[in-house]
Amino acid sequence: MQTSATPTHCPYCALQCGMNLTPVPGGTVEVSERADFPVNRGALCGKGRTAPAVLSNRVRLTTPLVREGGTLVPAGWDEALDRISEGLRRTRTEHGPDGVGVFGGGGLTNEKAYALGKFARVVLGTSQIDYNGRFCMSSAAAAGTKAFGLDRGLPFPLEDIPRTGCVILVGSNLAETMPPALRFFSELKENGGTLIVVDPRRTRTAEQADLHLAPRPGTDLALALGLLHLVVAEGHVDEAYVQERTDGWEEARAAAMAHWPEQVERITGVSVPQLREAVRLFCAPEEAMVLTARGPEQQSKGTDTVGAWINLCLATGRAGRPRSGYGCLTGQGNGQGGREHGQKADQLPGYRKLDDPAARRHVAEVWGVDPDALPGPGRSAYELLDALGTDIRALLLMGSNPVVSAPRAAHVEGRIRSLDLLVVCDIVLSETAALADVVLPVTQWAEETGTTTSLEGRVLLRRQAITAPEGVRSDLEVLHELADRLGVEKGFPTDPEEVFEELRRASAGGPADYSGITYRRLAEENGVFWPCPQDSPDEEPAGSVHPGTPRLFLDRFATADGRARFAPVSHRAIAEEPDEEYPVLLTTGRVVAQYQSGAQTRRVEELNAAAPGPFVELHPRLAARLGAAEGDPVAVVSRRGRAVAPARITTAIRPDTVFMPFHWPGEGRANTLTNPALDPTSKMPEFKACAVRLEAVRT
Ligand SMILES: Nc1nc2c(c(=O)[nH]1)N[C@H]1C(S)=C(S)[C@@H](COP(=O)(O)OP(=O)(O)OC[C@H]3O[C@@H](n4cnc5c(=O)[nH]c(N)nc54)[C@H](O)[C@@H]3O)O[C@H]1N2
Ligand SMILES: Nc1nc2c(c(=O)[nH]1)N[C@H]1C(S)=C(S)[C@@H](COP(=O)(O)OP(=O)(O)OC[C@H]3O[C@@H](n4cnc5c(=O)[nH]c(N)nc54)[C@H](O)[C@@H]3O)O[C@H]1N2
Ligand code: SF4
Ligand SMILES: [Mo]
Repeated sequence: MQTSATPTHCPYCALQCGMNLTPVPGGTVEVSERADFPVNRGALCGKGRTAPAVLSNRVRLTTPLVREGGTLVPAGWDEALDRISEGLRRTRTEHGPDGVGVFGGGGLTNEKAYALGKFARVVLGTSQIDYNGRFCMSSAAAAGTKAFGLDRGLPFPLEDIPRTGCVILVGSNLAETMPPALRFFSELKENGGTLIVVDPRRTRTAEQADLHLAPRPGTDLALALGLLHLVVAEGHVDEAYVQERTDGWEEARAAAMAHWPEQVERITGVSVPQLREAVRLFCAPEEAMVLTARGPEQQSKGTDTVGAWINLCLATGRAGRPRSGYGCLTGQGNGQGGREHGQKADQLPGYRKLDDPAARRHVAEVWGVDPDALPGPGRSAYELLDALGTDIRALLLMGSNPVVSAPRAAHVEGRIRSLDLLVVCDIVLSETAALADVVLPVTQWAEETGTTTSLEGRVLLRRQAITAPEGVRSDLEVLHELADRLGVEKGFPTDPEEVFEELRRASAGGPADYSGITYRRLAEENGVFWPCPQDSPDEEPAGSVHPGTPRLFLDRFATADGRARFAPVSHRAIAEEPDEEYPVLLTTGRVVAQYQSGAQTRRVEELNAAAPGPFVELHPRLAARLGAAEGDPVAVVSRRGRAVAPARITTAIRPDTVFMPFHWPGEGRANTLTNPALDPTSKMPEFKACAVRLEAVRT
């Protein structure tokens, strides 16, 4: 065991803060400051600081569990693995390869995501694989691909933010979701730049803003169109740029001109003077950025909405230029890499498309299989969960806890319960693992090595710092053992570097090209931005390595002709508008001290003390109508179900809207209420807006 500090990265969000880990007695580690990583320069939020608590045997799984007569009991690894392979074989025989589903996660390392996608297609032969990133940034990914020909969340490093003139931050509460990143925005303001925050709530992030716009949830598309209308009307269009670098302006312009500011005010609740002020701040400086997060993206029109914000950047000449551009703030630890290497329903490694014959040939050759043997694209995450127990009879789940995090969660929970076989690999007994037929305990973060790709598109090496406890195996070992039992003896190595070497070859020549990246380089260079092909660029001396690509699109966009595309979009309503029966809007999101479904952070004492349970944030006016005082239980009822949580009364939220964080199971589970209406392109559910009514709860 190493006793010196190991430089590595946080297990949680996409900022992937650098930290040093030193082993301490009891099998865990101590976190200390790692100042050499430029993104956080040593700063960490409470989740990162307390992450070692989840390494403790007191909260984690250390033995496989199998279901016997209704309860989960400890079992040996061979027994557990045999039971899984027998069950998977039986399902395949009885229901065909698509009878088995696979669900992955954006927290998995690149190596795991790659191996999981390969396992699904090569060992199981199933098309039914998707992952939780579908619920995360998929709308921004779809819009970015349409507009720029390539989706890398941020096409520039975070360090560019303080050097631009104005940032519009749409539906991101990064003061709570990525606290160390707030520094880039403070520096922007110190440098004389301005910050506009768009959020129905006056969040801790919005409090930092020069201008806070608080639209009604689900109306960002109209808001962006209204701003573009004013950009045109006030003569801020960069005609030369539009001419030279874009297509589709006429149509986009016509759509924006049809959205009058007064009409936009009626739809969004943002006043015309505020719209004008936003345009003034955004257009005054030479350079500006628009950054979106889950607020505008988790809507049934998320792709069009992001497209409208990109239009604003394109019309004003603010994309593919230094210190300017559109970016999406990706969420999970490997939210970027997790969407590039093949666990998404329609994808192959290197961000290749599963329905592209050339991509199939390339990857099939690396995998040593017949391209025709690779299945086609499968269902998206919610569609897949909704099909469990119908034509999908068995599910292998790795890196997600949908019982808490999926929309319409009570229904999804029912579908999960109706499976013939549920296999969950996890660190802890999550709410979903508790329903499994077989649970496999896996290694985590500090106990294994692997790569992640941060929200900047920077590939990072997360290093092992301690040995895992007895009885625990890595996800890669699980896939190796299962492949072996299902008759595929080769192609599933357990050494992460070996998997990465294969990923390099599989990604070579694809949009997310990692072929020039090695573990050695990652260790020496503090991360490398993709694309990083094996050959050095023409201007570099022969034999030198490719430096990676911190900034994209400066010369050309990644479309076939190098030009960006405007999105021809118009406003439309949310899938479920409030009515007499359900008169209030519910939106959902996060608090700083809990992470996602809470499976990990709810097991950390310090975080639980800070955020002990769910709540319903509502305006005093709504509270008064309900007769509810601070802390009183309030029932929130939607067409999907009913949730109860204490009232948190604040003027920081619109009076027509309530907010619930989604980190908890049980009575206060926000996703009991949410609407699974899907965006037609990205298949993103409408987590950010549905109709509810409030009821006082008499105790
Ligand atoms: N503490 C913590 N940090 C996290 C996570 C976590 O669970 N906890 N998860 C990580 C992950 S995976 C992700 S995806 C990111 C998410 O990071 P964020 O996107 O910052 O998180 P959210 O709280 O989901 O949503 C942000 C804001 O959107 C606002 N919003 C709601 N509806 C609308 C709307 O219709 N329009 C607009 N413009 N805004 C709206 C909400 O009020 C909220 O303040 O955070 C990452 N970091
Ligand atoms: N209402 C509402 N719902 C939402 C959202 C919202 O804003 N509102 N946001 C959505 C978003 S953006 C996201 S990203 C999802 C996230 O929601 P989930 O997909 O549920 O994400 P996590 O809670 O991170 O679940 C990860 C699980 O995998 C385990 N795990 C962690 N690392 C590993 C590993 O290396 N291997 C294995 N095998 N397991 C591991 C953890 O212990 C945990 O049980 O929630 C979505 N749901
Ligand atoms: S901001 Fe994200 S990466 Fe940084 S310490 Fe917190 S959870 Fe970890
Ligand atoms: Mo996410």
